[in-house]
Amino acid sequence: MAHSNITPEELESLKRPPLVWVDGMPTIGPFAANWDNVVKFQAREEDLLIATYPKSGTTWVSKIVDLIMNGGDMEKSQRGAIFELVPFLESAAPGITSGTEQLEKMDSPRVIKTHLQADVLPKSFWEKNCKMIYVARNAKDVAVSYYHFYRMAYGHPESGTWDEYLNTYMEGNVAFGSWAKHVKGWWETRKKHKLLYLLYEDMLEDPRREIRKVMKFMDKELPEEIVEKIHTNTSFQAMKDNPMANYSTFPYMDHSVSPFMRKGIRGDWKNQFTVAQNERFDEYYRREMSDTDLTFRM
Ligand code: A3P
Ligand code: EST
Repeated sequence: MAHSNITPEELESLKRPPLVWVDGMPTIGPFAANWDNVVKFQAREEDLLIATYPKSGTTWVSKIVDLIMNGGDMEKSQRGAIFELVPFLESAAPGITSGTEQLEKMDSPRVIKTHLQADVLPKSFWEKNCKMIYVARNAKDVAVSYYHFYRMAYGHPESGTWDEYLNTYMEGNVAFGSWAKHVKGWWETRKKHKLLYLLYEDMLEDPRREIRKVMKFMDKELPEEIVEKIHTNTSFQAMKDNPMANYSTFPYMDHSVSPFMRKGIRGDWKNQFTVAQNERFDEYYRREMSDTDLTFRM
């Protein structure tokens, strides 16, 4: 996200705004003010869309895609922060350039990030038959990661305690709505659209394999040493240390509360969920995921 000259008043007004419901989906308060421009957004045929539920590996796959587009050239990929190279479609707030405005000015081929549910995505993406990559991550690790993100990015409502947050999350009253609805909606989409559905856990298990999958989907052939280079430059530690990838240059986030690049592992939920919370969650999960063949490794 590009930003400019934010005044202290504007900054203050951005803190902890309530969520706003648009098209049946809760979104970040200030994002709602730019909704008309999101709905009528004009996608281009060459656009590549990266869609995710928050905290599912968006930044990771964005950096991989940008590196692939640039033939693995790390210098080129460092030409800007990830939120500038891959604009966030629906983002908007006082004093910053909205995603739609950034994208209108951008030359093709564009890579676009969105957290929108499939049924809320602007029509033009379907009409232009754009390629899309979706990344999903298991519900429990997302809950933990999202809780810490709520705490550090104060454009979200207050998180409340972890126990309170977990309830809110299960109710789907967090920004971008219910995790289950999101992952299932996009899972169905893949049956009728050019969509590569990736899992965060697969990316952790064998990043090179997943990088090759993305390359193939993008019709890019690169030698094995470039795959290796992309892999090295997109490891958790490399991205955590990279100011162009780690959001350290982004305003409105307090990395001392919790860093954007927090842990980057699978199963961290075990350190956060109590036994009782886990039982409650498993019940919620069985209820929500009984009507899909989509499965996750927690
Ligand atoms: P944790 O909070 O569990 O550490 P998003 O980019 O969608 O907001 O997702 C952020 C999550 O992805 C964070 O999870 C972050 O640490 C993790 N992440 C970012 N880059 C990563 C990488 N290169 N490898 C593994 N995990 C990564
Ligand atoms: C939410 C999810 C995400 O993946 C990235 C970002 C970056 C833009 C952020 C937003 C977010 C959280 C809320 C804000 C917003 C910019 C202004 C707002 O305060 C921090």
